[in-house]
Amino acid sequence: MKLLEYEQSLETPLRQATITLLLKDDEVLLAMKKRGFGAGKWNGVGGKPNNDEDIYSAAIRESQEEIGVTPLNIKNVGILSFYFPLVPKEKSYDQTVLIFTATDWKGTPIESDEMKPKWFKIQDVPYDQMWVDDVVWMPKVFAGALIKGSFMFGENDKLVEHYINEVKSLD
Ligand code: 6U4
Repeated sequence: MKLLEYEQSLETPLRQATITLLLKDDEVLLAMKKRGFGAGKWNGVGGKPNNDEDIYSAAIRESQEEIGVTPLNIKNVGILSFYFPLVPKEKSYDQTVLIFTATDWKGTPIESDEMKPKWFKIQDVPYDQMWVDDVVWMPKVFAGALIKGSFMFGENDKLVEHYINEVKSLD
């Protein structure tokens, strides 16, 4: 099925999740996901909001839980939807992920049961060990853009179709 057709066929809003990227000079903090969805991949820290939790609070809590850091100035820089049409509806991983950056935080990144953090130079980000969509959108975030987009995955989490737009505002 085509991405736009799939997107238009969705009846309920997707579940939300967060990704937060800590930025320092020409470096980004990524973390190796040790278990659960996306295990074995480098990514920003994040996860799903708890009941009634707003998405900003969820981003801050996930960062505290996963790497022991409290971001102080998170900024929403992207809204990305990820679709897995081959996964049966009852198990669906379809989700809308809000991307945040932070340049100021409290604490020093430490490893948890869930994630192992590491600083990378922006030019050395290991895209070959990350979700395949990351190489499409993350450089835009590093360049300071606000982005909106959708990505559709097929067999073995291969990217089959996507679109991404740089926007003036995310409202
Ligand atoms: P639990 O709490 O165990 O159910 P878990 O399976 O560990 O959750 P979850 O849902 O908390 O994972 O977080 C999924 C994380 O993966 C979020 O930070 C969003 C991120 N994510 C999902 N799809 C992604 C994709 N295509 N590209 C990407 N990050 C993605 O870069």
